[in-house]
Amino acid sequence: MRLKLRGMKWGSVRRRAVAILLLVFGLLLAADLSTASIPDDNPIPSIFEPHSTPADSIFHLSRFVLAITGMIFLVVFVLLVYVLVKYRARTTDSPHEPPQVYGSTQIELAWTVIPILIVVVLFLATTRVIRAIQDAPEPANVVEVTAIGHQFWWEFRYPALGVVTANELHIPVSDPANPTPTYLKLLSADTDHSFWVPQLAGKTDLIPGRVNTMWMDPHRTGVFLGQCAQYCGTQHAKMLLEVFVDSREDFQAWVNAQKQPAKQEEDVGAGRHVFETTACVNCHAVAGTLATGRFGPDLTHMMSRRTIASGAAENTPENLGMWIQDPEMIKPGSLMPAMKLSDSDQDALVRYLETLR
Ligand code: HEC
Ligand SMILES: [Cu+2]
Repeated sequence: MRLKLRGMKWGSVRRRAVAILLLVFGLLLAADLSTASIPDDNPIPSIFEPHSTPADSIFHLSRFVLAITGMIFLVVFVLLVYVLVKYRARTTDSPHEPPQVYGSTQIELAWTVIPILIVVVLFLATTRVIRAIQDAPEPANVVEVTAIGHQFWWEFRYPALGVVTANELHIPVSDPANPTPTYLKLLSADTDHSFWVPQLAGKTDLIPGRVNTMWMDPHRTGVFLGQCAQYCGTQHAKMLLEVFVDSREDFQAWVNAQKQPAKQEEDVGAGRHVFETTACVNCHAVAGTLATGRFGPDLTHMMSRRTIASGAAENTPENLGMWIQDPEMIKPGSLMPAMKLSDSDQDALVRYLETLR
């Protein structure tokens, strides 16, 4: 069959269609491969590079779903292009409306039954992965963490280890031969949040009045990033999640250091006095002092964290000073009030905070 219209041969149309298809697939492939070439120390939270069993199962499922939906796309696209080209308007066409045909039981059955079958297959595959993750047997050596979502930061409590920290979650690496996964209990102090570290596990919401759970068993050390994935207020976008996967020794050392009460250094007595006599103590806890507030992050070992305010700024003396003077300068909408201290009080206070290692 040779079609020739407006100077374009059917063969060249076909070549163009093939070129466009190749381009689309090339782009999809490049998007997949480009994530594979990111160096290991660059923690881009890509779902294409899982490092934990639940994330790995989800990644395989997503490939399967992508393959099926990609096939549907291909079939529909090819049929569409074929019909558009073959039955396009021609100058030789009769000006009358063509005969109208109605109904074909065979075609209607086909386009009802096939999609139903596809949906059933996708449904079964998804259910299998969800159940495999939720019903995975819990080994003896698990680390238990209670994660509490706050506007706009994360609280992490390790009830069995006696540790409380914020924003930077430390967990041990889990070797498949001798697994030490981390089991998280997810709670919320105010409104809905969502815990999502794409390379380690699926997304789970933190809902007031409800206890959700999830687990992860990272197979290698490193820092994995995530983000609150549920709009929870003005600074939802500045609720960074940083998961530090430590070797077992490093994790144990971290736990031992975090368990210590706060250091009491004599030469920062002035700053400590400011801290203990202002509203700071109503909202912040410093273990071993009279500060027991729980509205804001625990500050006992705040200098062990590399950022403040859930990743909003690096933990430097300048940023700390700015933060105490007016949190709005770093994180507008944050629920910590501007403390309006005198310059000398503020300097003394920052010097005190810097001893909380
Ligand atoms: C009304 C309660 C409240 C008071 C009073 C308050 N804070 Fe805060 N503070 C917060 C909250 C809430 C956050 C978390 C803000 C965020 O990340 O969105 C915070 C965060 C911080 C942080 C960052 C901690 C981290 O690890 O991210 C520091 C440091 C801090 N406050 C110090 C102070 C000091 C010092 C005072 C007293 C001068 C003080 N705060 C008074 C509620 C309070
Ligand atoms: Cu949130």
